[in-house]
Amino acid sequence: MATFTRKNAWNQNGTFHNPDLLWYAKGVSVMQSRSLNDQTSWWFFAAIHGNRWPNIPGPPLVPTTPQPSQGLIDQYWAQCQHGTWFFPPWHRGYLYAIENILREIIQSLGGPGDWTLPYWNYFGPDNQYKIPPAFTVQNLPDGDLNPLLVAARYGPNNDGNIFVPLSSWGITQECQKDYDFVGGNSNGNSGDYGGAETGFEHFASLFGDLEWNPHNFVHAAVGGQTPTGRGGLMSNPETAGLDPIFYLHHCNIDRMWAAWNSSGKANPNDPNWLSGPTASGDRKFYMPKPDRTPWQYAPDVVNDTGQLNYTYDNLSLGIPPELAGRDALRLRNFGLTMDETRLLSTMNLNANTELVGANSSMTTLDATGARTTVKLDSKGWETVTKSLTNTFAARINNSPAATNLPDQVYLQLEGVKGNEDSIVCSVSINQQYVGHISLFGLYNASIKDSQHGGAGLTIRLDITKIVDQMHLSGMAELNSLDVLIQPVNIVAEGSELTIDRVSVYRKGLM
Ligand SMILES: [Cu+2]
Repeated sequence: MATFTRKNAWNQNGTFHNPDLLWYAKGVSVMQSRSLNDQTSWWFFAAIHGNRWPNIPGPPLVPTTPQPSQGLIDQYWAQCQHGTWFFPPWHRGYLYAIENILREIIQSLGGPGDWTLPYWNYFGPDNQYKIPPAFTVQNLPDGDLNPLLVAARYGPNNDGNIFVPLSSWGITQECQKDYDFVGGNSNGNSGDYGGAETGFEHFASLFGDLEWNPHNFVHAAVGGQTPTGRGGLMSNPETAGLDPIFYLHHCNIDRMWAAWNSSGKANPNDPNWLSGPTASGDRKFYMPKPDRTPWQYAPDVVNDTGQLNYTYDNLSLGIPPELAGRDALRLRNFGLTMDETRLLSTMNLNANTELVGANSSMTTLDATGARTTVKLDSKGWETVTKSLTNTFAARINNSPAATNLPDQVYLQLEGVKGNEDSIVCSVSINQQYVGHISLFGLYNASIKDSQHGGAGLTIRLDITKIVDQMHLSGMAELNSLDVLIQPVNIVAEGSELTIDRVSVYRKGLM
């Protein structure tokens, strides 16, 4: 039995009547009163996530001095793991560390000894897609300034109204349907739940599904933009840890991971994951303990929340169970059923991924968006068509069970580079909506220095459904795809946003 249970921030209507929020605010105040060079200060913790801070409009006033020793900076700062299979475990350790520091402070203030970090489940019923009101009021009940309120938080419409635009941006819990933590049956941005296998990655290019949606979109929505198109604190990983809502957002991401595990899906047992980047000789993960000594950790000690002595009051998967099993649903469109377990294992073991088309030159995206044509390779596309026709034939021959899944098809934006992370766009092919994209992490992925390769972001969008529909309505004879990328918020003047290549991939058994 875990000692600590993390609870919903929307309890008691998300106000300061919720003791978890009131004590969080008091704890944050104390951490903010500590100096930047103190390992247990709010500022030091934010710098662990990212420490490239531009001029930030207060409140709060963000200190830039006194800097810690170079040794402490090297050990702790700019660690956050994004675009990697270490995204879930690194952030779990980060939350655990700040929760321990906050709990110690809260206890010293006379608060509850079993205080836990609340989570913001924006997928919850009623108003829970909105930021809990405790984050937007000016004052604490005792009249003190509310440390949970920050100025540089603008919201999805850039007007200070903070909510998660679930349906309009396509923010979902679809990732919870994934089968594999890494490298498995592909359905979202990266084709796996937790992320692609890497070493220590402050910013790699391809996101796991949990990180891509909802994680990245919630960052973009909450942070929002100024009227000139500059992101709020949450819109950029370098500044996100400065906003107190950050930890409640990540607490929900951590809860989703725990829920995914408790539904029977497993974390990797690969030693390269379990022992962390040290397995490949890279930097270790460190967090400060309340006594300011370092805690070194790896995924094998945060694999299960029980190892850290906490759980959540809600570990439901969050999606209706009858909708789990996307592949079965897909085949239903073809009038077929499937032996899911058998098909999936075949798919995972034997699937090939093949490039079947690309555009011919770099694309530049400005305030009006970008349009490009992806020319399809006739032989590659024929393979896709054939896989669909075979599935069709199975139905015509009156065989109720499918023996193969038809190909999955992806649209890939490769080498997306730029300097403004807050941009969100809508993508369509041949006038059919594919999905929204968030450019959270863009700047870090685009710069070339000792920690970053500069390859830009790779964004992979599943267009299988659209291709299926095209096939079912007899439109599969295609030579090219017309790709339209339209910003739904501001692309600032002078912001340089380019996409090296737009391509289409198939994944299938042929
Ligand atoms: Cu984050």
